[in-house]
Amino acid sequence: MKTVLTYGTFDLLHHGHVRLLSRARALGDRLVVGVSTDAFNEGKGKRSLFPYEERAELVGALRWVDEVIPESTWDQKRQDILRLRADVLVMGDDWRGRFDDLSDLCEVVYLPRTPIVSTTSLKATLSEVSREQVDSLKRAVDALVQIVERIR
Ligand code: C2G
Repeated sequence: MKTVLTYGTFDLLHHGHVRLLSRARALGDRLVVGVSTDAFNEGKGKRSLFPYEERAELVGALRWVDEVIPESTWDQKRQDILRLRADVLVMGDDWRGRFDDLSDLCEVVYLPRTPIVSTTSLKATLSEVSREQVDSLKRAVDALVQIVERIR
């Protein structure tokens, strides 16, 4: 039984995350995913839109994922690898080199990130859409006010 381990925030779950998880699972027989807790995210300078419980629920619902554990510290990986008897640690290549110190315990693999999509860009798009909607609503209200003024 070859166990693969990976970690992430997985906020606004998107196809970049899913492709990472499916490729990670393909490297073994079991995939365990450490989902960053909200407190750990604060430490990463990230405020996720969805709380840990919901992010963990979504990740756990994916068919490639066999188990979800909380990621609450940077240095829990070494203990997790030993406890889970992980054979491979997988991360996207934006982390290339960052976890090579764990290669005494298991294989460390960095997979190419999926281009373009990111939680950050999704959040920006969502906020732009809402700003556009607010602006068009404002224009509609202004037009209505002018009509009311005229017929008074
Ligand atoms: N990812 C990807 N392609 C994207 C976006 C993300 O392959 N377009 C990968 C990342 O490289 C990472 C995983 O998906 O391996 C999860 O990404 P994030 O949720 O952004 O997690 P991150 O903030 O990188 O946290 O201890 C490690 C950290 O918890 C990783």
